[in-house]
Amino acid sequence: MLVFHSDASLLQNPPTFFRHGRLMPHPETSERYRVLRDAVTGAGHVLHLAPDAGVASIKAVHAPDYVEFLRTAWDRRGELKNVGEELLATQFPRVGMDTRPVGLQGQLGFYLGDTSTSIRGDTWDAAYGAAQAAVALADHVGDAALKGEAATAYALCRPPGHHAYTAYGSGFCYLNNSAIAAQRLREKLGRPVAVLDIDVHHGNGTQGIFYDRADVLTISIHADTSSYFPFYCGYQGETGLGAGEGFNINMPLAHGSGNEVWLAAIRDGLDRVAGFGAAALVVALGLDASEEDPIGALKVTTDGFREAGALIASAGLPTAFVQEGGYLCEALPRNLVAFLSGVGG
Ligand code: SP5
Ligand code: ZN
Repeated sequence: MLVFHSDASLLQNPPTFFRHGRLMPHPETSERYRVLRDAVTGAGHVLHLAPDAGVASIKAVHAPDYVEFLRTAWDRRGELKNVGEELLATQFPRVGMDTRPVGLQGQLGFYLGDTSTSIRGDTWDAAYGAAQAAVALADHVGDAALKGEAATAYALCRPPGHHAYTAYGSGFCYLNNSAIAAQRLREKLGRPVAVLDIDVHHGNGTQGIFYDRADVLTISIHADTSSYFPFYCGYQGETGLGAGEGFNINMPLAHGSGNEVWLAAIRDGLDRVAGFGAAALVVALGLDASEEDPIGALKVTTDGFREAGALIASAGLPTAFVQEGGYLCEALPRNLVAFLSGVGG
């Protein structure tokens, strides 16, 4: 299988984040990229460096002011005193607090949703590179689809993207790589597309981006969010808004669920995708549903990931697999290789 990537994914390596009165090791490190890249090359997949396709595909799903903030925030750090290795929000607007402040500290809270998603000197370059991998992936799958071929390919995007909304980042995510790929496919094919998100966390950014649209079906299968990130969404009652009503589906699963429940949800999701008539599918491929994942909440095994790949491939759609979460553990590289072998090709 073709693997699109960017070596900018070696950048943006946050060592720690502050939580519960401690500095914790940050799970979303550049070592994830190295481990996943070595896994796919070791399994014989072919790496392709993504070309720079510019900022247009990013701005097709993200607000220009947010993109500009991400690009320039670090260079503006002189606005603040005593800045160390990263810029971090201290205040967050609540619902109804809609005014964008002028200064950098206020904008950090306006554009970043939590304290594990900071801005470092190389954050923009890494996020931009990952987004380019998603664009190259969508172009490959989309061009093949225009020739009548149901191609499958994978983008090793890092940092991940599915918690990034139109105008703010969160959950280690800055630019929504899966949404960028979906929108690019939507434009290229001129037909509806679907996103199936199997990361253990609710794909809230992707849901938000497409929430009022009927032309992109979003489905997220994730660990129940009532006591788990992202807490405030991910529930079954969130079905879309306006023209988008009925085109967002959340499938929260009980914590501790294993292969059987997870694969049944994937089958259900694929039935919805077929019923919708998607011309192409984007899979937001988090690997953090693993039983070994350090921040996971489900118990999917390596065989479960292989089976998931096979199930999704059996839908026969042009399919773009976009790497999302999945954190360092012994099973991480093995699960990616197993998933891709299940997909085949
Ligand atoms: C893309 C993605 O998977 N983002 C996940 C964001 C999760 N944010 C919550 C982080 C909580 C980390 N807690 C660490 C506890 C280690 N035992
Ligand atoms: Zn995740």
